[in-house]
Amino acid sequence: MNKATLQLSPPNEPRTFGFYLDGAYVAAGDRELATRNSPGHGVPVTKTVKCTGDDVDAAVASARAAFEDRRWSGLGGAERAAVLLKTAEILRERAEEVAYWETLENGKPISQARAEVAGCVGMFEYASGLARSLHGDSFNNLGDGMFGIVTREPVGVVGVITPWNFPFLILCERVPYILASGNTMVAKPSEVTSVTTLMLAEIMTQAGLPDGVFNVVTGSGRSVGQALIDHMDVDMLSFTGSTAIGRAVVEAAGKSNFKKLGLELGGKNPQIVFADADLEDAADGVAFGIGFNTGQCCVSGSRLIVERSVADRFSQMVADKFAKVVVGDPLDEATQVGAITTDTQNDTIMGYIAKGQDEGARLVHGGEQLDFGRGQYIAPTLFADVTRDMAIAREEIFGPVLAVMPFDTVDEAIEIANDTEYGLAASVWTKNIDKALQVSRRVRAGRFWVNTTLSGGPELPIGGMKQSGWGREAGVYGVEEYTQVKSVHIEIGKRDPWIA
Ligand code: TXE
Repeated sequence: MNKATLQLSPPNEPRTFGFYLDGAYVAAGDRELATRNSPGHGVPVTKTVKCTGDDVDAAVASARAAFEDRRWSGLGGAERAAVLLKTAEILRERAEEVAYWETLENGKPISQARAEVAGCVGMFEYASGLARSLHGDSFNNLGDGMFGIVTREPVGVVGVITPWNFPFLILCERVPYILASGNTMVAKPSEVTSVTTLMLAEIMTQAGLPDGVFNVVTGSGRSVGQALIDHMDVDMLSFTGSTAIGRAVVEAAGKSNFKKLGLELGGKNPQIVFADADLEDAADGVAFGIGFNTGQCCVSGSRLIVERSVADRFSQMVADKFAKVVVGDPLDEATQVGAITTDTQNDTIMGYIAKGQDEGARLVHGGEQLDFGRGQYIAPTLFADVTRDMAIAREEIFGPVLAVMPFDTVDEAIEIANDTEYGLAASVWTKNIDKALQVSRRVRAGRFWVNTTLSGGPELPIGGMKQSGWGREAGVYGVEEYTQVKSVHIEIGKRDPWIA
């Protein structure tokens, strides 16, 4: 499908997908199917399989067999790199198709989905280099009788559980890095946004990935996800989602085989704006930081911490930006903010907006559901007079709702920023280098932006401090997470005997 011929409307009939095992689709057979309605249009667009516990076992067994016979880990880095590069090439060719289905299931604007797929191509290209450059260490300082080497090995079978907010991007921030070092995988996408994960499996088979290296099981978190986190034969699990389920993942690992974990969880990320910032630039950045992906990002900048002397003026500047943001049909090229991904999430966000008003915050902009005749949409919303104890200042809303809190000193700004159980991301807006550095050093967050927000790419790692998670994804750090080190001691010449 190319851009010119793309029919930018939902399909007439929902498309049915099997799940992916051993390099091929498996049809539903007598398993149940889940139907997904497009959140932007309210019509059915896809049907996916509700996999069973046996299907999870089969997928793990397939990944295990592929790992043990070394069909992937036994290849040289150059050969693995070739498959990752070919994946990037095919993904570039099929980008429009992937973006279309991503938009249909998730509700994000098509222009944004296209940009995300382009970013994913970059992830595969970058990780291909890591497949060739990944290496260990050596110790040549152990005396004439001993040589020490440290090797990096793949962890084994890796499970990946992803959420619905960035179904394809979050997947591609993990998969190429996991595969670069020779692991094999089972992915479990969110039950509401599964099909682009299946498409990636198809693309990788096309690119020459050996069968069984990448398997996909679809279905609910409660059954399929739980079976994966409980599984005794999964060596490592990367989970991205809510902090509550993250806790369940840690418990399951403790109760099963102590599988190694990577966790990327919730956030309540501060945007700190000083009076000396380029306020026009900052207002645009702050509006983007909470409006992008309808605020359904783990790294959305949902708390605006702004110097008191400019607080009212700056809040109004952000509200003016909100008024100009184009909210609407995700398949419309001009749309900047699309639909809310699930009914439940829509209710959650509207619930927080009501709670903010009940708790005494002042609604400056938005706060209402937008009616386009179909789908579910919420206007970008700004609350002033927010205090630190209010739910809208403390809890992850996961929607386009910004809570404004003023500060007087640098110390106070840092204290408010750190007054959260989370530590995923933070931004500071100032033209003063001292303030920028002080704040970036002292705010506890895994990602930090100065005079920008939500930037990223394959080079820099992603992940959180505090209750936002464990470990890092992407970059060199990301690939290393999916390896384990082995130390090897090599005797040179004859050993000193133990028994005389
Ligand atoms: O997340 P879940 P949900 C937050 C956000 C949102 C809330 C609920 O606040 O409102 O979570 O979203 C799988 N064992 N975030 O319900 O349940 C599930 O199928 C194993 C923030 O969608 O955490 C899906 O694939 N897996 C977050 C994935 O976990 C289980 C992104 C995430 O679902 C499971 C998403 C179980 N018992 C939601 N239960 C962020 N900050 O990025 C569910 N899953």
